[in-house]
Amino acid sequence: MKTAYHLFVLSFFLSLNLFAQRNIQTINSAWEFSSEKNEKTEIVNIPHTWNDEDAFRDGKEYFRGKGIYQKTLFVPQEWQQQQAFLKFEGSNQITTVFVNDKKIGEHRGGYTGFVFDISEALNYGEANQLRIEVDNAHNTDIPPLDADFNFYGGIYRDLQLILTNKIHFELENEATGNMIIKTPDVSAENAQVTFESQIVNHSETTKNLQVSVDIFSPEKQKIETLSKQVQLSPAENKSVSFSKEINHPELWSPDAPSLYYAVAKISEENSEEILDEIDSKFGLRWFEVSTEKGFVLNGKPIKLIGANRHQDFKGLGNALPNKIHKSDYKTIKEMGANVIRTAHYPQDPEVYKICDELGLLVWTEVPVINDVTDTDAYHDVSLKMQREQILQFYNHPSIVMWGLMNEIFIRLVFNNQITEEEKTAKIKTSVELAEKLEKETKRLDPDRLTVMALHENELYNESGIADIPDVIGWNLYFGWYSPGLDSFGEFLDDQHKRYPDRPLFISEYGPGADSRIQTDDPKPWDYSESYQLKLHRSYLNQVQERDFVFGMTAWNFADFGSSFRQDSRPYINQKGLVNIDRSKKDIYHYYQARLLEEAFIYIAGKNYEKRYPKDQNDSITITVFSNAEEVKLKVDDSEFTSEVDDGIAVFELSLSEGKHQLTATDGTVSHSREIEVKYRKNLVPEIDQNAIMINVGTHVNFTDEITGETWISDQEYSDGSFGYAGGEVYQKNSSKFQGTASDIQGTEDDPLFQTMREGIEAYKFDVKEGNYRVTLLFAEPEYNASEENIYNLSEAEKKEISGLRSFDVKINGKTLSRDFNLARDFGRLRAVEISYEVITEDGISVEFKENSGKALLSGIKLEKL
Ligand code: GCB
Repeated sequence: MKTAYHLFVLSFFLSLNLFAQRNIQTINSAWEFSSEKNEKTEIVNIPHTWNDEDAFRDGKEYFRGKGIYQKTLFVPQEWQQQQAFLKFEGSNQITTVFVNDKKIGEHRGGYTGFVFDISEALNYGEANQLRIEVDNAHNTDIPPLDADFNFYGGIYRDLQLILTNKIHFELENEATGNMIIKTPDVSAENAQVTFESQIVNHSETTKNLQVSVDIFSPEKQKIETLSKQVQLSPAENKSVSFSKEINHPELWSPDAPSLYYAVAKISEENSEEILDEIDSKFGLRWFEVSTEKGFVLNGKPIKLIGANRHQDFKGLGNALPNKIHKSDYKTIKEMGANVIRTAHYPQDPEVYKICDELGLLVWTEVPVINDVTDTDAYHDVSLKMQREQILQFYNHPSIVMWGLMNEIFIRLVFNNQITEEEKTAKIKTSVELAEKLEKETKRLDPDRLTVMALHENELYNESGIADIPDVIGWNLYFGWYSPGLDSFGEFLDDQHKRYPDRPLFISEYGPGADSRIQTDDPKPWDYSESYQLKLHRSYLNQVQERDFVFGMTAWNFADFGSSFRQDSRPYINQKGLVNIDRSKKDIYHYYQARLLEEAFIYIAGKNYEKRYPKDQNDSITITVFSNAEEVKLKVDDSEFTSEVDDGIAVFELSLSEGKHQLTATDGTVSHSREIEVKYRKNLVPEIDQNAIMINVGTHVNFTDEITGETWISDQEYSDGSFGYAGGEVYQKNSSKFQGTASDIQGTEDDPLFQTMREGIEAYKFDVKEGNYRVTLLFAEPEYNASEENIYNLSEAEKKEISGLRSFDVKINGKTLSRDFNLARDFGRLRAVEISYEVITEDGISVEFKENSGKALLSGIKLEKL
């Protein structure tokens, strides 16, 4: 009996509440997907992109066009009493929704959320067809027009189905169902808070409603309930707002990210039944920025140091589960950062939540990048993106800066086809758009800062665009795209002298770095981790020395996909502090040493465990990152001490051959690593045990990630040893990169083939008599005359091209390859490997005899058979 009674009460309760409160559920699973490129249907789950593979395989040719998602949805009869919505958190970039073939609506822009009311189009008690078309084709009316990242297409963030009562908080506006919580005036004593919401009546009768807000402290204690009576006629939409003063607020900051909580409800007057409910966290803090004090949060100056972050990941494109969004920001926080820039666009809603919770200040911007189209359509969609971003993320205390645009003149200044009139018109439309964005941002949110990121060019000052936002971010690449690390500080000082009231932020900086490339002698564009360290160290110091620079965000937290890039890993921008799979580069730990308060120690060189000094008198460098004043390094049984300078203790050690245990400590924490030392002078005498591999044409070591083999830096031949004779390091004319920064086909080891020695005469090894295998590595960097081409050429052209670079390869005087012609036989940028078996009585000399053009060599391996 008792049980039956319980059941009755429960089912009564359920039916009472059936149409109350929201039902929010994802509809991510099992969509039928096809595209203009591939009509064959496959079943996919959202988050989804169709460019997770081709953007990393086909480069610029990755598919940009239309993809179609379809699903049958059974809609129960009861839903007729409710309103049904589809809520997208982000879909790139034009999304059109159809229900039972009826077009519901279209959304433009790939980085903000949007909602469609599908109630009218549904057939109740039946199966319904949902079709969502998403198009990521280039569109001159939608930003970004062009940028250094991939525009992966698809519904790449969660998709929700939301059922509400006929009376509900509005969802379809740009805020997508958010109440807006404003904190215009906060001090240590008092905080003014307002709660603004929109309510709507889809029923057929006028309703007398009660709207309330419950406010909870960070400890989850209810502080107060505010409420109001509101009459709402059919189809009416009203805004309802409340104000509250909170005394002695618990302030939000990176060190103590305290979050208050509010729940807003609608009920009918004199009824307990809740018709709709929404909730949001919020935080109380105030801040200001000036050139004298820098950034001041809750009355205390804080230097903002952190990183930018793009939203893609190895193998996933931009279709990331929330878990990765969260763990990325945790990793950034664990680095000691207190600020992030969401690269160039609004990110997943999870991102702002986690930044609130972890205590990371945020600069978030709209993707108006590199160029502007002078049309109303382009301007309007840019403004709409800004409205969506602001209203969707308004309540996050972590957000302190709304970005308006990034490097908007970069295409213009590098375009030499453009006429003066066109240039003037471009500048005009860009400045106008910046003014509109500034005005709209301030209209919606006068309490936060506006910011714009600029590249190193005077046009931003001359055009007046740099005067529009509250603060300026400079993207500066001295020591990389432009020469000289110290030019960075000089540039900043000059700007400050000319614009003394303008607070400056360094929104981007950093060189490319590849974990496979190591050296003790770093140089710009060698992609070594040690050059990355050198540049970041210098920039950190130069920013720390200048109060008018209120912060900096490294470019980028992680390596990311960029389809036109041809660096040492093709199609990837390698400026990350971590790799695209989030494995950490040394530099990540360097930031920990510079930024963390708790004791920290780390021996650099996770990917530099094999060391090759010349001999016992040649030292190797061991770098330890620490925030102590002094560290000790135990090497096997000996101990060394070094002072720490800028977070770095350097030990120059001459070590015996073999494995060594290193342990660094500051007395509280310690870190250990094993390294292995091999003298170059012994490589030839000991060739019986180990092959010799040389990364010809460069000063860096390269480690193959699959085989684990290290190809050591090149050296000139000397008696009794090994090395090259003649030639020079190949350098492509216009490139800063040593070698050719191009995707080499047929290998994953691009850097090995990209660097080379040109005009080389010989490579010699003073080995003893015996049987050997010599493997030569080549890639033709310039000329393409592969077979399919060559047949279409005239005889004269054929002769010219095929004759460009032809050489014979001789080993110990015997010609083994005659008229070796990379362009003719393999084409441009293809990895070519040839192994020769050789018997020698004394030494091996590989000679290159040029017939025409210059001989070249990318790598050489010698094995004893
Ligand atoms: C920039 C851009 C950014 C690029 C970066 C680079 O200035 O704002 O989108 O990825 O430079 O690595 O060149």
